[in-house]
Amino acid sequence: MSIRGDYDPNNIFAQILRGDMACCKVYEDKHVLAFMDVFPQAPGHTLVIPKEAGRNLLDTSDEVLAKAIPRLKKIALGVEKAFSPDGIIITQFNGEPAGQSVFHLHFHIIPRFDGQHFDRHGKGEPADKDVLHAQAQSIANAITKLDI
Ligand code: DGP
Repeated sequence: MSIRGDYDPNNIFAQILRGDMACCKVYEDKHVLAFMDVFPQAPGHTLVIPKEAGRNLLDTSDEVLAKAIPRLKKIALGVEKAFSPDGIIITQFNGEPAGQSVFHLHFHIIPRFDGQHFDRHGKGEPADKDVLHAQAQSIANAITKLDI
């Protein structure tokens, strides 16, 4: 599969955006949606997606990115406040050989703790929905308390 290509309106994240598929929502506004990754590489693994349709970073307009990146930072600050990690990975993959498996642009926010086990990308186990809901709620609460 090429790094370029048509946007598939039935990809999982498009279905989540339409409300056709459930997610554990963390944050939503006019420009982005954030929700828990169901195959987390570590507890608190959150995904941020622009609402605008686009396969990846390379075919997304500067205007969409200019809205998405400050929101990505805000949600990462919420993850930091909720989880108090030692570090946070923010990552994003473009094209299947690069590790992308869902072809709607998304950013991963992954809390990291010194010495804590960390699953490789794409190797996370499905998480318990109740745990994800509780994590989403605690990140959402943290975001509302940010001084920004
Ligand atoms: P990537 O491999 O970078 O395209 O990341 C896709 C991520 O999406 C991956 O970490 C697993 C996650 N994922 C796959 N299916 C679903 C789903 O139905 N719901 C949620 N919340 N996450 C999903």
